[in-house]
Amino acid sequence: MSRRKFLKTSALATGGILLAGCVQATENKAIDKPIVPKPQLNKPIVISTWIHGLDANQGAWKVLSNKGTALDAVEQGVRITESEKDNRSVGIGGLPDRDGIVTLDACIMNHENECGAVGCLTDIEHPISVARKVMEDTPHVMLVGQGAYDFAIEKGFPKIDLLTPESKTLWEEWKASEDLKKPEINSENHDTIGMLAMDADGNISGACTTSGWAYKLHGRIGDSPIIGAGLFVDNEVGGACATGLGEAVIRIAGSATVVELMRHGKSPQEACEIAVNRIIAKHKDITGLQVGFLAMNNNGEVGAHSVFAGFNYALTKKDTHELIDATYENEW
Ligand code: SD4
Repeated sequence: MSRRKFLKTSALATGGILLAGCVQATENKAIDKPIVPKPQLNKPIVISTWIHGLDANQGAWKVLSNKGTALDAVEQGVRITESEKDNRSVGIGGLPDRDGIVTLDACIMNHENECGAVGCLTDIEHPISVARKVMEDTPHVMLVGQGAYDFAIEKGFPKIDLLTPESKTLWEEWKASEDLKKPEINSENHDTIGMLAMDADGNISGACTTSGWAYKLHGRIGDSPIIGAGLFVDNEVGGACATGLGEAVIRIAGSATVVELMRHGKSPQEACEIAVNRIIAKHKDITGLQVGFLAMNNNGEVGAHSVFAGFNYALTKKDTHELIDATYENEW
């Protein structure tokens, strides 16, 4: 073959390969359609993190069993936990930051990918409802700090003192202790509530609310109010939420990752396991690093998995109201 002919032939061949590349790319786009079926066998259904999820689910179930929306269900459900004064990690009674100020994080997401969030909110009992107002009444997704507080007051939320005498005493004891170490987030002291519900129409919404890491630096925001980290919902696929060390969840865009894994065919259980193992792989030292994921797909199937033992979740549907131990990677 002459040199000129060879060059021409190889140029054509390269063109062919490039062309094939283009075809391939288009096919990849098509694959992004969720491959999870949508028969919605298990609806309505609600799941939420930790034992306090049992009470919260009952609040959500009242809404769901009356043909209410998943969005109303998750808001009403987690409000119950936000008002529980004995819960040291959510709402009123939550442990304060290093300076003795209780700051709350929350977010909410509906079946149309609409979402709202508040971070570092003070003096308001129901951050989840403020997050919903951010979603519904503003063009924004997230308000934080003073701006979130001013917005809540403007919307008629009452100002209340979130620091209960019991939490104040615990904070004072911590301050007086010899080493001002932040308590580890472990099976004893993390109880953020994340909730996912599917209503009778098959629509999924989620909510997540917390007072965050006890004795954190003032201004610290964890994963819980961050859409894609503490919570993510895509109605075509399912939803996921997280509990545990927020910094670790954010590092892998935890809940969005779980949903994307389900989009590409993983079951909720498999998706949670992969996300947990990704967290483990991305940290040099996992001592005391607890994270748990909880997920539901659009068929109403659920899964949960954590780095360490101890994570559990509440599941409520017709004729079922139970606390289930999640699977895990490590014993403490
Ligand atoms: C945070 N993920 O602020 C929350 C902590 C948590 O129960 O789950 N607390 O990092």
